[in-house]
Amino acid sequence: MYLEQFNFDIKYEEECECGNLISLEEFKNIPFEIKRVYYIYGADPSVSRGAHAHKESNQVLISVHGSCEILLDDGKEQKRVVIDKPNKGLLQKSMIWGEMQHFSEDCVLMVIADSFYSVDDYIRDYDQFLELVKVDV
Ligand code: T46
Repeated sequence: MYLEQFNFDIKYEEECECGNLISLEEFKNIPFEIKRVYYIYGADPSVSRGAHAHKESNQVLISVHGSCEILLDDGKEQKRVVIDKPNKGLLQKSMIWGEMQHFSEDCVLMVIADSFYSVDDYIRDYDQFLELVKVDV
């Protein structure tokens, strides 16, 4: 399974110790129209979040602080990626199963999505997901 990851430019003024700035813009460094931003923080390291696919939504996951592990699954292959940098984004396309695990205590996972929240966009049953991606198991 091909993983699409982004390295966002860090803007800074040379010899300035005032920190870094990252700007995210639709159709520039985010490959879709931005409709929603949400973020998860305070997740216990032992919890697993997600465990679903989206029928139509695409999203970019960014650990703006701390780290977590993302499992992506296209129904044929699974890949695990640790995201741990505020300037790196991981694309989760529609019809890709995703699970978020091993959150560091300080993790802030920010998600940029191309849709408004809709419960109807979720596939939460893994067997149904496999059926929909038409994989022979
Ligand atoms: C994903 C991972 C990283 C809203 O009201 N609006 C929203 O935009 C979202 C995402 C959730 N909610 C409500 C729905 C539930 O009552 O917040 C509650 C928790 O949502 P959920 O159980 O979907 O949380 P996660 O962490 O399992 O999954 C969420 C996203 O749904 C999912 O797409 O990739 O975060």
